[in-house]
Amino acid sequence: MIVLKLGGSVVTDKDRAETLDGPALERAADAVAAAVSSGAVERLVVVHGGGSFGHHHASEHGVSTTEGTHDADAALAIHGAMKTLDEFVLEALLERDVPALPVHPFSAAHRDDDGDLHLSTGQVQTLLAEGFVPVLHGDVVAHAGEGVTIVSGDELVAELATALEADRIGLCSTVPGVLDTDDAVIDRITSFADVEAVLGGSDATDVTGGMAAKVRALLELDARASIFGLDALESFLEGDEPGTTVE
Ligand code: IP8
Repeated sequence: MIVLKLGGSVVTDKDRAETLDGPALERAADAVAAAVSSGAVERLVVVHGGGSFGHHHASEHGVSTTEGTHDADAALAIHGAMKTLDEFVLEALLERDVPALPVHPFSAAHRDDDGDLHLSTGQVQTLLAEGFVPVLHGDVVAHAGEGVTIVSGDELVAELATALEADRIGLCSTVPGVLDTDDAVIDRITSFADVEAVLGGSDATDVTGGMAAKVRALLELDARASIFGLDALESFLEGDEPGTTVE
């Protein structure tokens, strides 16, 4: 079972509000469709990030994974933008006969008053068992004491990988992997100490997107993870380990 994240910056133009990167989304959907139709991938969950859809509205309303809002209009603006992006992702997959169906985290998750995320996964497991490809995305979620906050795609990947006992995790990013100081791709990371000098020791403020945060979170999971660029998506889905492997 594979959990694949399509980075928001991969499928959208991050510099222009609510703008899709259509060619990139089509390439990603082509790779997923090829792997599904050839049988290379049997059980797949797709998660996509917010890119210029979610992040634009989240920053406009001052909402992050920890800073919430009680303004229903703000929550709906963020959720609505993410649903719009999700429609594009679903359409690209469905057009290629990938049986993709949405699971919107707003209605499936919440944070408790420690900020810990709780995601129900029964519907995801059942959809998988029935042969569908569930598609989740960064979203807003109810947060005890904060109103609603953001849940990032990376947090969803971690929750899903654990709950569904994923065999492999793929993060399709705008970079070909984790880069060292000479911009060469680091092949394998087995402890944060290996890359602390390159990624920086602490990036506590970058809660949704930073590479250091991604690597730290992936190191804690049982499944082996790969971080790679769009060019390598097909080879990842075929079973290769392109880019950087985190285990
Ligand atoms: O792009 C954030 O998801 P991410 C989604 O995976 C929103 O960090 C709503 C900003």
